[in-house]
Amino acid sequence: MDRHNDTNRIITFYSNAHLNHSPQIEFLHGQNVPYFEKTSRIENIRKALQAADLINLREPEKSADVAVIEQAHDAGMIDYLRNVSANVEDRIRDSFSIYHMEDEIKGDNYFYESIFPPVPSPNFYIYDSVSPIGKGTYDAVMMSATLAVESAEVVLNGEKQAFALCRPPGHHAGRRSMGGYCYFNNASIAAYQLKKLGNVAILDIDYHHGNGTQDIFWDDPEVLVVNIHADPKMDYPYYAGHAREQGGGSAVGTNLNLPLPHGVDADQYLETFRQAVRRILQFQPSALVVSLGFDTYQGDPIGLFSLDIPHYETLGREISALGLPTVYIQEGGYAIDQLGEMAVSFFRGVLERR
Ligand code: Q9C
Ligand code: ZN
Repeated sequence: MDRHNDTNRIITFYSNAHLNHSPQIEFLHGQNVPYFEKTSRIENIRKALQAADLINLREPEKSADVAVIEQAHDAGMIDYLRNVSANVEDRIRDSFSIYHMEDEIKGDNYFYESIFPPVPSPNFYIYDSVSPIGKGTYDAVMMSATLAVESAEVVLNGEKQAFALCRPPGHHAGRRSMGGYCYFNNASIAAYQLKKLGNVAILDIDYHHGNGTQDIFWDDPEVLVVNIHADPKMDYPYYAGHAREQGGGSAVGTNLNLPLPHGVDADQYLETFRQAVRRILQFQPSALVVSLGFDTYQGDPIGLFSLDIPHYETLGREISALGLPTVYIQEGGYAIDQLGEMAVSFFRGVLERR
């Protein structure tokens, strides 16, 4: 099929299972604030892409096998998430009963971890307070990862590119850690699948550093991880994402961090983006995974970069022009009412459609 014709659309995997993971609050310096990572993010993106006729939507019939997830994650962490999700009301009741406060239980029954050990250990896998577990969380997380797996699958079967409308997002989830609204690392799981083609590059253009992805492939010379993100000296996740972090063991040089300061202008951002692209070309991967965050937008409520809608078309066009088998994975982006326009701009660029 001619890539440049007008009916060209991108296969996009979606499931409504994410609607059952819907925390309402996060904790910010002693205050409860509305949860930024809202269900409407994905619904707005989907509706805008459908209205612009840019996508062919597909819904998986069933979840991926846990074995596929275990390529990227510790089995104990997966069990922990499944168990807490299945027993969330009991877990919360147990915590309150220690303090004889059962009568105080109200709210929407999400388990918020309260201890964040420096090294995740059995039963302590969550490293921040914005990643709660509710009864729909495990199924939503499994299905989010399944969208990544299915996207990789169609690319393995010859489709040039595919998009996974993942929610929850994934790039802050490490091999044995969950945080930053993330539980399973969808992009990393897609990358493991795409290894059947050869070496894989992951380009992470979410506003935040993909500390989970960096962790998972730290020692793996077959997967290049390139991140463009807010300098961790200034922004989440704070402890990782510095330029000096370059990979471990035989993989030194296959992790590239390109931190940028708050307020970076679009031209400087694009210059850094092109540096990332040059490194990917030099690596000569057989496939590409894009961790696609829209929190680089100038109006994003938690990101402090200044991209505007048309810049996403440029990003999409230049990534697509690499000509690699590519899976796009939805990550962050919190400017609810503009997310659709960003996605439409990006995929117009990817598909070279006006
Ligand atoms: N004032 C992703 O974009 N901290 N995660 C939020 C808001 C957590 C972002 C604080 C940010 C996590 C996938
Ligand atoms: Zn982000």
